[in-house]
Amino acid sequence: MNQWWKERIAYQIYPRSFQDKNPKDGIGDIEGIISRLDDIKDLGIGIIWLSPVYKSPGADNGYDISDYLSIDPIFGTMQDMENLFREAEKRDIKIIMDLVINHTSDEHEWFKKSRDPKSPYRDYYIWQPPKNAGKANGSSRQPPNNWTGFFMGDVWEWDEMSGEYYLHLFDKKQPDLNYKNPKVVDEIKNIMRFWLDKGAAGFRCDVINIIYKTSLEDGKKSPAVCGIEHYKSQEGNHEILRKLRKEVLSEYDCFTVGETVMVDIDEAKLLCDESRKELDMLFYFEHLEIDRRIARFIPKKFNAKKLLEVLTKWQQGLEWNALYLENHDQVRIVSHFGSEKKTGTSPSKHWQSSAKMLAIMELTLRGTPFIFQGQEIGMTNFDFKSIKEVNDVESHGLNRLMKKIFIPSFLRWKWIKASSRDNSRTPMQWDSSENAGFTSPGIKPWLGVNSNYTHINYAQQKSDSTSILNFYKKLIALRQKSECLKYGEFLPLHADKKMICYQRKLNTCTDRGDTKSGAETYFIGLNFSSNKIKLPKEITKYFGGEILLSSTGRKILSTKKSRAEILPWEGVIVCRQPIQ
Ligand code: ISL
Ligand code: CA
Repeated sequence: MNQWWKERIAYQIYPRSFQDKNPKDGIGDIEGIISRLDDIKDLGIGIIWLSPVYKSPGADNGYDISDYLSIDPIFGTMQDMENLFREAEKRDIKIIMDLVINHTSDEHEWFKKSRDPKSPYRDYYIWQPPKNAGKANGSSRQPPNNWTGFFMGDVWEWDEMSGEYYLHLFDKKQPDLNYKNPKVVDEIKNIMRFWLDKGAAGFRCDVINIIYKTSLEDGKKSPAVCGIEHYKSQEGNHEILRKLRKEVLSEYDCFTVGETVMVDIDEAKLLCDESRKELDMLFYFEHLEIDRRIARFIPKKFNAKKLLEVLTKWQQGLEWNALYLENHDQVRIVSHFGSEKKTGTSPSKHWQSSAKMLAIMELTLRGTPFIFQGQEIGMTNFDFKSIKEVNDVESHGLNRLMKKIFIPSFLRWKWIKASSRDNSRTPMQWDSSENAGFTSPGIKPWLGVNSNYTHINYAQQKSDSTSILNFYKKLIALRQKSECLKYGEFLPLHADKKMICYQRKLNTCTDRGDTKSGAETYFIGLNFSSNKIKLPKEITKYFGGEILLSSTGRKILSTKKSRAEILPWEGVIVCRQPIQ
């Protein structure tokens, strides 16, 4: 079958922050998405990953689903969704849905029924008596094990009605499903079929490597997510993925991209090795965590050498990668790896070049690129003043935990600012009108609009040929024309603390098995600093001369004393044989 997902560029929409249209209530909706499809197409997008629009009480912004087969009224109706599929198809855009199946909402019918110990739904979830159950010594109740959760809190919630605890690796409003129960797998198969029949072209599978809990024994002591060794990338998990592929997905022209928590390369190989028929590709986190401690919570010094090392490992280790620098759980990439230091409300002088340099990085790697809404215009982290403006359930969990261990408030705020998922969730900045064109003036958006919207917005960039947006368009068009940028192998060339250089090369026999000759080779250099950097002599020969694309706009890379220089925050692409 034609693996079209390797040929297209994907765009992630976080519906509540994308475009508010109907009803105008400060929350983005499906009609809003439809109204922007032409802009998405214009960028060169061929796949949309739609974050959840299903019915949900919204404890985790839709990642807590109470009905998988209906649309939440805040986003619209099933008819709107069908329209979206139709309108996207007209523009040759495929839509993949978010499949959140590790847990449901506690307001899902299954869970409500499951609270009755005699219900046939009891085994849909993971219920356990207290650890010290039956001890008549008056000691207080103890949770079944010592695990800790992803949102920095407990994973066991006592349910008075049940007389037992239930497991929730995320919020207590997100009880984990029990994948040892085959009925649960059958339910998931039905949900998948429902959406594939409606027109979905596949799924982004939420936390898909932690769904199967092999045992509920105590975990090894660990500063974060204690207990993970009992449920991460387990054999039972692999079996379920193979079953879903064999019994559902293989009947459709579709693909899956798994979000895989704390995955390492060996686990990833098993999860997306083509012959094992589990996932088509996966999102890993390691590249975004090179300058973070404890997952992504505490900042540490950036080192480009480490970045190239991580990229090389994944680029060469997997047959195909899902490429991304931002999503709704991560901070904005220009604020993270780029240059965003603000002077007043206007962005720094290197904001634009660094955002373009990062675009070069994402779009010159091997894999399917996923661009997160707003990334294409260089949106930055939020500028909120206090935790009161933050909505993210994870940030509040982190704040509570830090308070408990007496971390002073200035430090708590510093770390929350550096990690909060709300950084990327602020409303899309469409234009310079009040509320950035996300919603009408006078309506309060569900989350604050970044005050830099007068400088950073889509409308302004659309009409400016030198904008980040137009740079993304150019890069996408370049990639779409080039077999080498899509399928060529990745070869690291050089790195120091602030710069990386690599090569993309198409061998005579591509990994798709067809023969190519005389194809082009690309050399890419990326500077992650405000200083000019000289390239070492050995690689200058690849870079000197005509530049195909530079984030600073220059066309020639001169070589003084046989050393080429990369400018501050510059990304350059040099092509040795021009594309025909
Ligand atoms: O990014 C993370 C760890 O570094 C976590 O914040 C994140 O929760 C984890 O990656 C899983 O994310 C997914 O599942 C969560 C949901 O809150 C996230 O939005 C989703 O992407 C639970 O469904
Ligand atoms: Ca709305």
